[in-house]
Amino acid sequence: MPAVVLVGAQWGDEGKGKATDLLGGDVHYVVRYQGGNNAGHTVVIGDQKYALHLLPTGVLSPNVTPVIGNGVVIDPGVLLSEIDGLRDRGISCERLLISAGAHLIMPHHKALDKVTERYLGKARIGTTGRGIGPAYGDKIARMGVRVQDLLDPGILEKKIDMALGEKNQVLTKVYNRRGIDADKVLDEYLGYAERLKPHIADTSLVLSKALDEGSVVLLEGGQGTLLDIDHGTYPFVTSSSPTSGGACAGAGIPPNRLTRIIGILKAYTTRVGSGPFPTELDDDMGEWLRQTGGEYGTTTGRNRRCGWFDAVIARYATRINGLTDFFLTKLDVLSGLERIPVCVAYDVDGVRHEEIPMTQTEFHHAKPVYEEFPGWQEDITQAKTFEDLPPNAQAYVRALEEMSGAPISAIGVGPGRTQTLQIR
Ligand code: 2SA
Ligand code: GDP
Ligand code: MG
Repeated sequence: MPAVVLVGAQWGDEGKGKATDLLGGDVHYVVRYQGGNNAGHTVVIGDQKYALHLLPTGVLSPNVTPVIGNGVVIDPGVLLSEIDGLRDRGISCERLLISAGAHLIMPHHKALDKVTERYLGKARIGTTGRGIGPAYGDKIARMGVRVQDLLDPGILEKKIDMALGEKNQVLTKVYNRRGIDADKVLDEYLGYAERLKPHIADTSLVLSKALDEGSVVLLEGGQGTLLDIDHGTYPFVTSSSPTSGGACAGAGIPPNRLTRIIGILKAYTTRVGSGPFPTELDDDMGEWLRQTGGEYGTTTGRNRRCGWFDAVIARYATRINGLTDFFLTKLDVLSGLERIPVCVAYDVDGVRHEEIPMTQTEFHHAKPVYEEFPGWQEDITQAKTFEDLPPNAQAYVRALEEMSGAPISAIGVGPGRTQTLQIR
């Protein structure tokens, strides 16, 4: 029975939150499988706007069970305030399940994220400062504190003492910062444990049984393909695997359960943080896209860098994720332009590349080769079918589809739940 993955096809913020919400009526479980509260997923329902960070978007659909998978790193204080914030707006999170195998973001992770960014200076990643990289670092080094440790105060205490024994040395001796008090951290985390206990579960087992019984499971990625630790623009990436392979590992679902892998693709490109971005527009046009598209970080409020659509990246996302189809978002933002350039290949030191170059050095040298498409002037935010779109908008969509290597099955023409055209 079907497990569907929804993955960002660019550098994140493609509109995954809206896409998950859209599918929410037809699914039984929505699972976050990687990342943490670095993610910011915006959903607009009527006149209400929700910005979710750790909670799966499915929490907004009353019949969905939201699940935080083993691949996620959880800041428990942030999770609880997100739960409380939604409760105050009439949305219950009682159904939430949290994997016992997920890792916890600890105070030293947040402190280390900030000091290492400062240490890197010009080479900084531009992280969200939420402790994501250091938390995954400890996971891989097998020094992490997991959700299940909240169930055993003795183990929790030992693990916190062990971690801080080392990390306080780094904070005080290497970075000249104040050390963190282990007893205070223990008290704080035991408090979180009380409230989180009822939600802790063997989520891999729950999902496996649900799939056996015919339930539909939606695996919701954070960030995007080019921010993947293995397949992204390393080192300017996040520390987890947003790509479809990461969905299996981070949810505890085997690959042969996946029946559909949807790539969310913005009609232009954005990126937050440092790193190469061939189609970036560092001019008035870039500013126009930022303002018209509202391209500001959902978590940090940072300006997103903006540029034209990059078909090389879209093709790469199709290949790396095995995409079955795309949801194209934010087509409405491009209304009013005379001509719309699309990057079809790169020129790297005089050599044409149809694929992402092998090395980062080459990628840093990549200059976009553009093909221009005629724009449209009409407002398309009220369009209900593909045929309602102006001919030039239809042609733009068809061209992106052709270049990107997978069919486009839905098109976003506004942030609202109903502003989506299903075209297949
Ligand atoms: P981190 O904090 O270690 O994951 O940062 C590493 C890189 O990953 C980027 N990153 C993101 N890029 C786009 N959107 C993200 N979520 C927020 C949003 C971002 C925000 O929805 O707008 O509010 O700033 C996200 N999370 C991580 C990050 O910019 C670094 O380049
Ligand atoms: P995510 O991280 O991929 O979930 O995306 P974000 O929520 O960070 O950013 C996407 C933004 O675009 C949000 O403000 C959405 O409300 C908005 N959005 C999503 N789809 C559309 C669309 O088709 N048109 C417009 N204008 N906005 C959209
Ligand atoms: Mg986002």
